[in-house]
Amino acid sequence: MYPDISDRIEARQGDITLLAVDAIVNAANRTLLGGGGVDGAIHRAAGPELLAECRTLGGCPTGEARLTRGYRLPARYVIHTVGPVYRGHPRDSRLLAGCYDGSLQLAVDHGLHSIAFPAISCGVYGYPIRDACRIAVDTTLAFVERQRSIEKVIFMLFSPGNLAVYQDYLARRGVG
Ligand code: AR6
Repeated sequence: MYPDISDRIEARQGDITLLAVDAIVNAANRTLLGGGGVDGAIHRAAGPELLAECRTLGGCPTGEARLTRGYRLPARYVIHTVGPVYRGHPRDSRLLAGCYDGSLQLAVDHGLHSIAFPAISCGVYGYPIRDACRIAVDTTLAFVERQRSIEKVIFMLFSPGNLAVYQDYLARRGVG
């Protein structure tokens, strides 16, 4: 169904701040002024210039994304997106899909070819990993299928358990 898709999408385990891709995605909050989890790790690794640029953005609504430079990160850019706090409502999945679509669209708009995502909303925001994985993979597959300029998408999972969930679902979708 997707001829070269296995070369363009992969799941890995590790720390997203170490990836030398065009953009890493940050699971931020609406202030864009930092926090814990992957957000804290990205700000620590990028240095204070990242927070200074974030202050100029005036926040970001849930389900949307904003781009900054990567500063001291190996990644050139950071795409900050705000996932929903999980409430078990249909709106949650639309907002989470918006994070993936919006981040990928920003990458295309800025001529970027490689992007890495954490498991947005799957930490303190409480989204169940299996549901979130389906949304992440389905949204990304649909996007890269129609937008050939995205050459590489990495799903960077922090835990072996979350990696296994992604690997299983990617295999079910015929990837990998
Ligand atoms: N690399 C990859 N994944 C990571 C890393 C890392 N270095 N660190 C954590 N994760 P979370 P959320 C995983 O809580 O649920 C912040 O305070 C983590 O194990 O970072 O969207 C923001 O400011 C989990 O699977 O993000 C917001 O207030 C996933 O990243 C709020 O948390 C996301 O967990 C956002 O909550």
